[in-house]
Amino acid sequence: MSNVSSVELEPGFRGTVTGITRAGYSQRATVEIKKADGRTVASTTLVGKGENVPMTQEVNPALPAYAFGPFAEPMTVKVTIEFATDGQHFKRSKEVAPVTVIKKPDESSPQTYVVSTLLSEDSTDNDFNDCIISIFQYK
Ligand SMILES: [Ca+2]
Repeated sequence: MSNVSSVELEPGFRGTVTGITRAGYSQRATVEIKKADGRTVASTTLVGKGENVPMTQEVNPALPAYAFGPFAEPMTVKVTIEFATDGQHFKRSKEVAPVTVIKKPDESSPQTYVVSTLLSEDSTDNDFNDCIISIFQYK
């Protein structure tokens, strides 16, 4: 379990950050794109609530995904997941460090696809499905 959930973005890759909720409490995921020196150069917040509901960007509920890249230098995506039982006062959720699956180029498909899944828990049943964030990148 980790309180710092980060995924590396290789130069030239582009992709999306999306999330779903499976929770009665409000969920909030702060997504920060950071340079190697630690500075945040872009960010957004995904919000959502309910069973099997796609999260949307807080600044525009019509946007279910945050799109990024490609970048000229290595970047890191940091995700911070929080929940609010009353919809207003957010607290940190428990997070499982992201698990990443990489599909490398092969003869039938020259692209590299990378999918990182971040699970979190807002209560005591420890099913770690209350807010699920997916970071998809490809080149
Ligand atoms: Ca739970």
